[in-house]
Amino acid sequence: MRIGCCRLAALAGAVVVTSRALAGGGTVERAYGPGFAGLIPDNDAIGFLSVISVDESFPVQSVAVRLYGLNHGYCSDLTLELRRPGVTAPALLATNIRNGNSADFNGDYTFTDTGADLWATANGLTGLDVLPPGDYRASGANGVFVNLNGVFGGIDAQGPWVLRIADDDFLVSGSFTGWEIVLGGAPECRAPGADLNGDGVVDTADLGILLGQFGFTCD
Ligand SMILES: [Ca+2]
Ligand SMILES: [Ca+2]
Ligand SMILES: [Ca+2]
Repeated sequence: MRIGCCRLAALAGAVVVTSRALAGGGTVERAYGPGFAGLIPDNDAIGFLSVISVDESFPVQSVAVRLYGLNHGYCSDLTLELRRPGVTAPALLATNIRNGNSADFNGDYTFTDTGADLWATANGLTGLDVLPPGDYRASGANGVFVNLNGVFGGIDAQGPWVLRIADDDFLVSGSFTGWEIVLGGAPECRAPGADLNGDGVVDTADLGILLGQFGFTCD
């Protein structure tokens, strides 16, 4: 039995992580996702949009974006950005690396405020060289660092997070296999699914909701 049978999946898809905070307890970093992935449209101004919807409300303390299976033979074709629609402007994760670098993405790449310098790492790499998979700082035009925790710190985690990967040049195209967003500040304690009213307590109020909807079907 399920109420709300027909939630629309926005854009390329939406992944919902349902949980609630119980009263008390500390905070942790938690990964949400994975978001939908696939072929990155080649030479396309819009690119691939993928949504991860976080159904957990807390002030964000830190942000990291994990990209899985990113594969592209010309890394500077790509612009990667993260945003909270309606809350923030897009924050660049990487764009036009070294203004035309031809090295490849091949593996898992995380963008975080504590990673390595992507532009410095790419210096001297070319052709079939691979940018080493790993953790990198987000960066914008000319490799200027983007402070993800500064952009997203303090906003409510709950809602859609959108990754956009755009390839703005022809001939060489690429793909990725998935992504996750890791948010610091998440409540350590997560209530079970029986907390139907999301108040952090499982009690007779939740039972009342269950009984009120008992027997519902979508048919
Ligand atoms: Ca290449
Ligand atoms: Ca391309
Ligand atoms: Ca409850």
